[in-house]
Amino acid sequence: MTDTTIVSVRGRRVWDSRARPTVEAEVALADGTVGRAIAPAGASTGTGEAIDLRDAGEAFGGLDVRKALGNVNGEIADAIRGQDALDQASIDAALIGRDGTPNKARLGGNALIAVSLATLKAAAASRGVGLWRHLAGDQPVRIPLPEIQIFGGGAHAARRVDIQDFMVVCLQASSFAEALDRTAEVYRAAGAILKARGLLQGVADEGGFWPAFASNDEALDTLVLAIEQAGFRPGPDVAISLDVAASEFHDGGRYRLARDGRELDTDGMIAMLLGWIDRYPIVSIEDPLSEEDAAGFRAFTRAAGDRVQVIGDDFLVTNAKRVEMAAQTRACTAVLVKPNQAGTVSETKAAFDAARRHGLGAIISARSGETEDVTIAHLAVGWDAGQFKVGSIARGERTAKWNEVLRIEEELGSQARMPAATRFEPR
Ligand code: 2PG
Ligand code: MG
Repeated sequence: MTDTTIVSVRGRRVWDSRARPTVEAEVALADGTVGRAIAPAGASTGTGEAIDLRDAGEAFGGLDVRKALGNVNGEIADAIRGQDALDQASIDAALIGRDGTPNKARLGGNALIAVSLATLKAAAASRGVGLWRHLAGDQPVRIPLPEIQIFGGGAHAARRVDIQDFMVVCLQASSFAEALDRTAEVYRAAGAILKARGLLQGVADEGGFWPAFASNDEALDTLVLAIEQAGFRPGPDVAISLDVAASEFHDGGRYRLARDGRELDTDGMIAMLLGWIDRYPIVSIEDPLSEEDAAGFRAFTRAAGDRVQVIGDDFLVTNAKRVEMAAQTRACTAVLVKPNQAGTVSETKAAFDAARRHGLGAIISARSGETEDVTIAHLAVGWDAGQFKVGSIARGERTAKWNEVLRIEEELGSQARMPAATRFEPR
């Protein structure tokens, strides 16, 4: 037995930001160090994601996680107890092998990602270094550029508007702190505009304002106005990033924009988005088309990929094979990376590495159901991802992660770099 041998694995039932139970895992090593991690949960999920194991039945809308916790304390603990926590690849292979399904449906993606991340954190703690440093080793890292939600929508706001995330990104900010400063001013200005118009109705799931707009265009117009009223130039100082999350309103080959009262085919959808890119300072668009519409992704990237970053989320579900496919067919220019979509740290890293190999951008991302767990902030810095998405700049489960990057930026001191850009280059 070495110092980093896993001696115990424990599951605990904790709560996420949508009042739903979720899985916390604690992995303890022979030297007494403990790693702890909590599984997040999505609302607009891709069909190819690792499955969250939920109990069904009456309690909490069927979303309880007692079966997943039983798996952590039983089969999963049995599978990795006695193994070396420094050998993440073997740990994850054991988890994947024990589950035995292609989508982690048997033991639960939520159970597996909590244990996999907790193991990683235990290994870092045992070496006495921060997780980001453990991951980076001797390699230089950049502080990731944040994309931050101002209005929530789609599945995070009862489909009050169709588009899911109206975000801002400060491409030329010279530091993470400066990007947050600018974003906070825009957030305040947006709140003031909504209040003045009698449209202030609280916040959506990720802390962005509840989008009480008459159309998707009104949301975009209001966002531009908020940027201006905060004293910034829309575009150069503060630009717009969208997550269309188009799978959510795609059915039978048609895109149904309920808010705008329009039904579009793929060409119509692309034309609408190109019109927005012409009219608004948009620099990045995630899931512009449905996960089922690969041809649409290719056509959109052909038409707009040199003007905006085109991100695959539901389309690629943090899956290395899908990332390879997307790169080879030029279906997008960047990949959203969510550990719980993959189900283990190693599979998440494989998807990330595939993006890198092919010159695609990578954005480490939270889920709409989150907790105080800040592990992904360390992945974003330690893997040198370049970009980070966590929701808005309100609500503790979001600010916990932004604030963690502020701490890392401070720790890096004069070595902290967040390269300014005028557009997203493949990184
Ligand atoms: C997304 C995420 C975060 P969810 O679609 O990118 O905004 O949402 O976790 O609900 O999938
Ligand atoms: Mg998304």
